[in-house]
Amino acid sequence: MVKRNKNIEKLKAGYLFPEIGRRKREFLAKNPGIKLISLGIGNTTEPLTPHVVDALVKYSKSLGTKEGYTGYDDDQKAQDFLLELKTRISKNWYNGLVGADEIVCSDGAKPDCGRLQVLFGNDVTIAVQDPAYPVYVDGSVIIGATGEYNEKKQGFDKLIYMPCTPENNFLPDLSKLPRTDLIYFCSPNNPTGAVATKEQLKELVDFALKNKSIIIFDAAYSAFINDKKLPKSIFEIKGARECSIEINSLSKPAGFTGVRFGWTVVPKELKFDDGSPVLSDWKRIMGTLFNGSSNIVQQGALAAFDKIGIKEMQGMIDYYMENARLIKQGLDAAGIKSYWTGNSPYIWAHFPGKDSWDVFSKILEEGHVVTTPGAGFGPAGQGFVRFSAFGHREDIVEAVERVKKLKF
Ligand code: PGU
Repeated sequence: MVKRNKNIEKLKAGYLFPEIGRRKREFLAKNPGIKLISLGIGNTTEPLTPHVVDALVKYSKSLGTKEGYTGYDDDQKAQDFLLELKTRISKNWYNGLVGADEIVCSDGAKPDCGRLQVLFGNDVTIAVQDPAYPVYVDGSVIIGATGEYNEKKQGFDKLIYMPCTPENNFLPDLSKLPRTDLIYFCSPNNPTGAVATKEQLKELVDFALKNKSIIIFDAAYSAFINDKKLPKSIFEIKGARECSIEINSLSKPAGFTGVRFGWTVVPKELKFDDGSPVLSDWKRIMGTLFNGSSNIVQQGALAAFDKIGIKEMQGMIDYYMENARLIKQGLDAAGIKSYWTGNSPYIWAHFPGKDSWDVFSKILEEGHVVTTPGAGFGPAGQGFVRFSAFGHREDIVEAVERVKKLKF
């Protein structure tokens, strides 16, 4: 018999989102015929835009021709497409802030997060925002970088949790933090919706530079930032090129959750302690463990990043942000304390003194609406639930009416 990987044994529970799916199915099996509305997992619902669909269809058809066929990305035609794609991301997404040769394309921010964990290995110390997107912690557990689970701490021994609560406006107090090798930071934040200002990110960058740490900056929701003063990329901050990696994705802004396209920016200046560039190792990992995003998807992404694509993407973002506004308005009307910055697709609702899974169950069983329990994002998420604004408008309106009727 083969021994089970000890690190996997350490995972406290199943991955949060499948667990919610399981509870949803369990409820439906007991209560057939009930129409549940899902504001749980941040899964996009609106159709791909026409410009993106045209590109996907056109390329799929061309793959059926001798001239149009491409395979692995080592052939010249595929390489030319990839270069054009990185150039568009560099120019149209980053306004030239990062070079095309510092961008590595992928199948999404989550898989990149997992591969970054492979890149750094398990002999690193790690800080995470608490609450945080569960992959930062679970992925670190899987590679064996976290130590044992500690009941008292409600977290892993070796991990440094940076509490993000209403008291600190959901931004960690860096003065209280010890040095770690890696700092995971997500802004706009999942799940709290908090967005760091330029000054706050500058403090984070200075902290990382002083400690010779690396920030893994998850900007998966950057396109949802409305406030022009707020930074959309860590690379808007002076000094970030020496201490940061950014991950991003078309999942949320362009509805690519199922199509799959993301990218990582690793600046040339970012070095390990032996002076070797992180970018070279990242390319080596990607070349070994990944075979490039689908060539059809790359054509969809090329369309998403041109002028028409970006305009269409904005339409999609505006739609979800109006949903978010409606949810926030509904929770306010119901007297439920909630946080929404106007720059993220998530609303973070507070039920002080209550267990998040109990609140989740009540909203599911009595309101027939699926949310995400805050405790699933870390110990500081206890007492909160997250409402996702990804949904059809009519479902959002209906869900808000249902939640308004509940008594907490
Ligand atoms: N980063 C953050 C902060 C996210 O919230 C998500 C998705 C991702 C990365 C994943 O991006 P991809 O490019 O699609 O890989 N968060 C969703 C979906 C849950 C999941 O398992 O990824 C959520 O509901 O939080």
